[in-house]
Amino acid sequence: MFEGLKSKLQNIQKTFGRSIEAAAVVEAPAAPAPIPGKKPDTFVSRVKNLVIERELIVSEKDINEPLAELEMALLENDVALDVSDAIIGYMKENLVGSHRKIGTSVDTVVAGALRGALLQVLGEGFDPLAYVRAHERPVKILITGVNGTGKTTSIVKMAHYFKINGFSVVLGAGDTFRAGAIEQIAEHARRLGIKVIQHQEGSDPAAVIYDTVEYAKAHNIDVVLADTAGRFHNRKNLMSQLDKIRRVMKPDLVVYVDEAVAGNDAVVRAKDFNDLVGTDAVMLTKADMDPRGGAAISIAHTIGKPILFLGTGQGYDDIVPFRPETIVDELVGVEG
Ligand SMILES: Nc1nc2c(ncn2[C@@H]2O[C@H](COP(=O)(O)OP(=O)(O)O)[C@@H](O)[C@H]2O)c(=O)[nH]1
Ligand SMILES: [Mg+2]
Repeated sequence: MFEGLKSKLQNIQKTFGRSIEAAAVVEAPAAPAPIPGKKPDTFVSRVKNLVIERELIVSEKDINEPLAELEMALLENDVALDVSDAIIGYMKENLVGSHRKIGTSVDTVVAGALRGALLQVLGEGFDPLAYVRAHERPVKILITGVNGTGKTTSIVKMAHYFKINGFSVVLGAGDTFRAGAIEQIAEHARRLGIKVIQHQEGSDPAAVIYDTVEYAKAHNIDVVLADTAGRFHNRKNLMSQLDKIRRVMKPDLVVYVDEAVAGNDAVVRAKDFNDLVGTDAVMLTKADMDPRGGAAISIAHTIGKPILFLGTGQGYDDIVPFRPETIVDELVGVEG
């Protein structure tokens, strides 16, 4: 997952480290005159002393080159421009300063700055189990997004995830538009032993979802997950359908699903859906097939809504709650 971005970020940390250390040498006071009979300080020990024990002065020009390299790496890996700007801005703010006390090593300082920058754009995350625990039942979750990105698979994975964590679940087969969609979700649900409410192909999705919520209330079900079609005859139609579903279902959470592999397109679409129908959280699928990670880095900052889960494969267990700290450890390398 995100291997390309990860190796770039790990190399760039070294470039930052080298640039800062080179700058530090320039700022270093002259070595003390050798004491007769004592071995003179070596160049290496002078740098070490300076880096480990002294205040380090880093100016913007000292790190211009690694900053440019970082910016290029972010953009090449499909990080959105404003998100890349935010990361670069944070790095500058954090590294450039008149007197920085360096307690440990340059590497730790650089890793800390990068970690801080990424955490800032990723936001706080969202704990789905804590949310359901704290919320009045049934918790109603509506899934939106374009076709083929993995909505139905993701709903089934989420249902499985909630179920193995002790919550009861019902699915609403709200994609009544695409031939085969109802059978697809019903078959997954059957394999997992999860109830699904379905109507005929071509029927009104709002009615299916209404029935699903009624079923949940009547049976004390914890979580309702409603599928929707990602395509209608036209965009206006899709949006008015989703509006109607929202009115009928009154969802607690609208989760927008898109695929990490779509990179910046996913970010643009997420923004579009958020503006048109509203979004509370995002699930990014196919992270297992995405070496770039740009969508995962950019989406929360761009639309101001957290990522809830990552999809990491085609199996029912291939779903991971998105924890910003864990992703950042993975990308930057764990400290220590
Ligand atoms: N590799 C991978 N494939 C996925 C993931 N999520 C979904 N898919 C695949 O994407 C394709 C479309 O999924 P589907 O759920 O039908 O998409 P929908 O049209 O949005 O409902 C299927 O072949 C899924 O197996 C994922 O996290 N990783
Ligand atoms: Mg589907």
